Amino acid sequence: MNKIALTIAGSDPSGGAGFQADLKTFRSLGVYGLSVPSVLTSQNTEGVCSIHEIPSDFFLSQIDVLLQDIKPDALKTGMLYSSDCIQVIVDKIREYKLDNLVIDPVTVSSTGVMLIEEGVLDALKQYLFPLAKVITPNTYEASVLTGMDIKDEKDIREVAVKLKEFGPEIVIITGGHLHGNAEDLLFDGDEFMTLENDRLEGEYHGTGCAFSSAITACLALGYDPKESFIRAKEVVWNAMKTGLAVGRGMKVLNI
Ligand code: PXL
Repeated sequence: MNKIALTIAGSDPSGGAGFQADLKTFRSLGVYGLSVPSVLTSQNTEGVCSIHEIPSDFFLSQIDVLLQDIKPDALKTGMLYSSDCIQVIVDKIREYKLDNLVIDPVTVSSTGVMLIEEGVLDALKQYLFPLAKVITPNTYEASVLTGMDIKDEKDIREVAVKLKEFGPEIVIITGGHLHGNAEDLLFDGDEFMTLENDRLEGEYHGTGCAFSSAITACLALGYDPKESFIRAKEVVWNAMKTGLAVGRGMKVLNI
């Protein structure tokens, strides 16, 4: 393992989502994982119970102390609760000249709990998206970020074009529902690329975290964004097919 990826994300003690899921995903792709928690949650497979943000001076210290020592080949952000935390990340990415940033713009949990403070989506769009190699909203997040409705394939493409205007190199919108299948769409500013697979029965927790961290690991390994998209989709699909019912609530990925 000579490539390194960093996740800056929330903590999910159940290990289904958050930085715990990210680290497992990095490892499954042979990439050494670093993690800085942005926020702690108390939750299990049935849902999120409470949220405790890491104070921003300590959040900054975690990132600074780590990056003074180790430079990751790629990094991702997951749940970022406040705009303060986004400003810290923007400053540190510039200061340490970090490349290969993947942003998973987490907004609500799979069980419907809001995971961000007001103003976070605007701060993400304005300050963090312009630094991103890849952003990976699901259709709900893409719709909230743009204020546009998604009803069909044409809408998803329009939303992807709109998201590209915020400055990321690549937009990937996950979880489109076409012909009853699960479809993910990539837009690089010129072309669209879609990957489709059968929809699986049941509800899964942490698919967005695993997908964005698989992309991050692939970028760290030197794959380009389109190859990373193909590989990440395969990794997540396989982990979903063999998903585990570890608790009473949603299934988690087998990763
Ligand atoms: O799946 C989004 C997500 C990301 N990060 C953390 C979470 C969740 C959903 O619950 O708890 C920490």
